Amino acid sequence: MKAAEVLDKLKVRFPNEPEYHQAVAEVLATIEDVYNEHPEFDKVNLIERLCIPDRIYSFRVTWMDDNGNYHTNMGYRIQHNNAIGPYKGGIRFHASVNQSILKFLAFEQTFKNSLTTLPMGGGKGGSDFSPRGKSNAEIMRFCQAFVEELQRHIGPNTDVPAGDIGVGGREVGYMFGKYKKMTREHTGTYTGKGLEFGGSLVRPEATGFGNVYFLLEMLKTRGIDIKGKTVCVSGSGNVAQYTVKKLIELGAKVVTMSDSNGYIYDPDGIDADKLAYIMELKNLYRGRIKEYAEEYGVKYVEGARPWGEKCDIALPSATQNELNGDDARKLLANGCIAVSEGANMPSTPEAIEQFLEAKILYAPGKAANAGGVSVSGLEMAQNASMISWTAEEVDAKLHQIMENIHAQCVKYGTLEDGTVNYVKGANIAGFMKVAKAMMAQGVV
Ligand code: NDP
Ligand code: 2IT
Repeated sequence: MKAAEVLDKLKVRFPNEPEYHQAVAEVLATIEDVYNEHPEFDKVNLIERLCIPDRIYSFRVTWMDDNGNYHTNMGYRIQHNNAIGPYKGGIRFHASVNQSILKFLAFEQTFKNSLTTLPMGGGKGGSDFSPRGKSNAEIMRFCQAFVEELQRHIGPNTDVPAGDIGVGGREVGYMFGKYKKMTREHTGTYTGKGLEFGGSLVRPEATGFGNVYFLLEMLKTRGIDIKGKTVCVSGSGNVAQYTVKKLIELGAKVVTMSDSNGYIYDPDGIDADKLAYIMELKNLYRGRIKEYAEEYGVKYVEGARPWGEKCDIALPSATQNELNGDDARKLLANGCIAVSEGANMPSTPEAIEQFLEAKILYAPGKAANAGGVSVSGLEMAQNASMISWTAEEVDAKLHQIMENIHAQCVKYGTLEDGTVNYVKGANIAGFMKVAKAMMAQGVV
């Protein structure tokens, strides 16, 4: 296969899906050589089956607001690939959700899940419903209406959804409740469930903690200590919050967090008490990050991202394409030595090029943020065997998985000069496992 030709064909067949094209382009460019060393792959045109989702469900979701008005949103579930296990991946509720965004996420998820060492295929779902400003009752009615349609496509051994942007413990709880009622079964079909009804300890923390564990592995390769390092984090949701929690524990200084309106800069560092304030603000009152600046008298920059602030380490943890070429140049000029992605595809292709050229430690999301789905896999394992592990057990397994993912990146991504291209490593390692599983199962 020629990566450029495969991509051009996909662009013609699936126009107006820029995020999907972007995610596929990155993977194809890095796996091309390895793919071509296996003529048996091309003989069955494996690449086409790997890039195009197995199936896409789309459906109408109609729900009633608190004033009795009816609204209709679109709902989707993309089942990308189940060669190595049941489809697995989160649900995103955000006004921007469309097929392109969910196709990129489901595609990436397939490689990410392959890296986790657990038997999970890739999928993603969501809706263009915006949770912003909605009451609890409205969120519940929307979740119920969404699941009324989704439930026929999912199951504990078929497809297991979880959270993502706009979907946390509250939303998973409402969706699971409706799913359970409709199917008359209490199964492990959702992960990220409440601890009282089958959820796993450490799942809320897993993505953020996992990203920091991955970062530690990268820093170790260059003998760098995280203690005392200045860190810029973006986002202030699930991933960002637990990233900051772990960083504080390890003695790093986090100076920024953000939301879609702007970012705060706290030169003294966000400490445990300040983080507790943010968690209450975001998870309970659903307020804006700007309020932090008012509370603690620090700088707030409206409509901007934090990448212009000086830091040693940057951990983008909000959304796709939130760090562009100019941002990357600013980070590098300010002496940034490591970027590890908590979000999915936060760096644009131009930014990635800058990081790779500068040979800083740069980890793509599909490796660095795999801790979330890994603990989802551990939740499935606990549900299937009707037991619960302790937080220490789950955290130890998470740690081990992140170390393993790092080792896979090193194995497949080490360059001649001894440095590691983590993009190449993650893509090749993720790809090879899925490809071998697909080959063994014939052309289906
Ligand atoms: P949350 O909804 O909890 O938080 C999202 C954060 O990102 C919020 O601060 C939000 O700000 C900000 N944000 C969302 N969209 C935009 C946007 N278009 N522009 C600027 N800021 C934005 O989501 P998560 O923390 O769960 O997810 C964050 C990222 O991590 C996503 O890329 C997700 O796919 C990825 N991820 C999540 C995992 C998980 O387990 N939850 C696992 C692996 C990856 P605001 O409140 O203003 O919208
Ligand atoms: O992008 C992701 O890996 C997630 N949102 C978590 C998916 C999951 O199934 O836990």
